[in-house]
Amino acid sequence: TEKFMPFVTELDFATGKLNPEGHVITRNLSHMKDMYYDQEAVRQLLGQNPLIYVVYNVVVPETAAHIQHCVTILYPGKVGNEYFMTKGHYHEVLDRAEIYFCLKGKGQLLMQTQDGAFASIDMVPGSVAYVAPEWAHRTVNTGDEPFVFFAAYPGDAGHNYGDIETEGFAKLSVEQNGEAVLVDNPRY
Ligand code: S6P
Ligand code: ZN
Repeated sequence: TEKFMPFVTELDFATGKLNPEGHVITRNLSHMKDMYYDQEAVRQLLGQNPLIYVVYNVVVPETAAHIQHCVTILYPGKVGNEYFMTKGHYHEVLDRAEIYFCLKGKGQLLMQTQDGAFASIDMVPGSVAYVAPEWAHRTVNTGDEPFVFFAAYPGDAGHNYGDIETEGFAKLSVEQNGEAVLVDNPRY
């Protein structure tokens, strides 16, 4: 069999973009409108349909031998008083862990398990967070500049969005008096 050759991707610290860009995923509000709590605020913002995040994925085979890696640029903003966030997911192979390394901006990493545990980690440049096996994960931009983080995870992990799309996360990250606070999700 052919050897898989080593290669390098350049990450621009100023923007978070990768070169080459790899596989690019963009998420606007319309891609995740049901995930925000304040549906009236969603309706008001949908005309403008803001870009919420972009993911640059280095393309490698999706097998256990490989390590997927990517950069997420999560823009600042709110829907009502809920901060812009990623969809969030479990890995399709549930026990596949992940590492998040914050490069720029600030945010929260929300995590939960199927048996009801919840955890959150504040991320600032230099924070290296370990998403342990079996924890769903979502990021939230609690700052006023793009929140940029690098992620690496096993090649065969896959993504399971279904559970989160129907249930959401146990907590919402909202602004109260200028502060980011976690409140119980009334729909959970
Ligand atoms: C992949 C990793 C991240 C997210 C990205 C977007 O396992 O956790 O690259 O895919 O931050 O989030 P989401 O929940 O829309 O995939
Ligand atoms: Zn993941």
